[in-house]
Amino acid sequence: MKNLRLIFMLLTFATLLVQPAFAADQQSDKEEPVVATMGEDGVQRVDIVGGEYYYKPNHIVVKVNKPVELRVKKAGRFIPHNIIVNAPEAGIDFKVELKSDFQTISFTPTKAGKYAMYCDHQLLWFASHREKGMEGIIEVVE
Ligand SMILES: [Cu+2]
Repeated sequence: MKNLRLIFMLLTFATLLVQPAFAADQQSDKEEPVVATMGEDGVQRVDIVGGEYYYKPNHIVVKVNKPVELRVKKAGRFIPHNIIVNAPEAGIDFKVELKSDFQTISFTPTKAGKYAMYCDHQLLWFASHREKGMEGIIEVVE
């Protein structure tokens, strides 16, 4: 019993030590929005890389009612990440586990606005990846 309590205390202490280190990993929120590149085929394309604990870029801008191909991949090797947008009202609704190679997510946004993208992974009692900075914005403009 005593050992268990000791282990628990050590783990709690370790958590306190580790959290600020993760926080220092986060990127600034003040990144410039990246406008998707319109191809000659009328498809707008943009790449997003997810890592600990960020998306780069974390704010993308796309035009409404034009198809989008979002290419997504993971930067790190060991920590799992995903990318989620839950805005069916705007035609954007996906949840994709990131891999080391690019995967393409296709959708056509139907409504202007700003929609959150985020990673919902979370390790044990640590803050979720979203809380640690893995979130961003898909901005749909007219
Ligand atoms: Cu993540």
